[in-house]
Amino acid sequence: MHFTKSIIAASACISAAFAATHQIQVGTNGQRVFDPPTVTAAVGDKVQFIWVAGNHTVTSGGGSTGAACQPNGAFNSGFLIGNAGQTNNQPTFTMTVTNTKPVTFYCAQNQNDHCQASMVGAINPAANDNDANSLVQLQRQASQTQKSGVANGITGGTVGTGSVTNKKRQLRASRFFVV
Ligand SMILES: *[C@@H]1O[C@H](CO)[C@@H](O)[C@H](O)[C@H]1NC(C)=O
Ligand SMILES: [Cu+2]
Repeated sequence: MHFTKSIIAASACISAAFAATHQIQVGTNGQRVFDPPTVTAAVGDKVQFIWVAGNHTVTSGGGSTGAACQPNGAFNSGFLIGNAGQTNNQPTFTMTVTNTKPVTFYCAQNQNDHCQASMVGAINPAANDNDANSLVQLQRQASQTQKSGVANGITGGTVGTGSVTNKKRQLRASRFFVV
């Protein structure tokens, strides 16, 4: 009994040690973008959205055809504002990945049609470009949407502040050595 328990405890520690945080910038260079728009994440990893410029949301959307810019209730950051040119103390919305199914999201800012301008993304997107949960199809649906749905409240994650890592390539490469 004890033996089994300590194995479980040890493996829980190991998976915690391997858990990664994936940072996605919101509004890079003042544009209507998530950068990068997709990340591949494992169960237990965190995804941290960080606002770098402009007034945006990260809202879970999609789940059915044509719904890329409509809330599906899984999570919502509410409207947060990034301060252009600042790398520290920027608003963040952080969530934990609980399964490896596609998790699709969009920006609900209707001033200047953010979702319609392809401000959509996915954690673990479908690889097949014909799948509704692929980035290609999300972008296609988004471009055909008249008006985005706005969700109320902060749900499914935590709002805080953080620093822009801005070193996505280097971080990705160094993970091979660190992990
Ligand atoms: C951010 O955008 C929302 C939705 O368009 C708007 O209601 C809100 O006033 C904006 N906030 C600021 C500070 O401009
Ligand atoms: Cu936006």
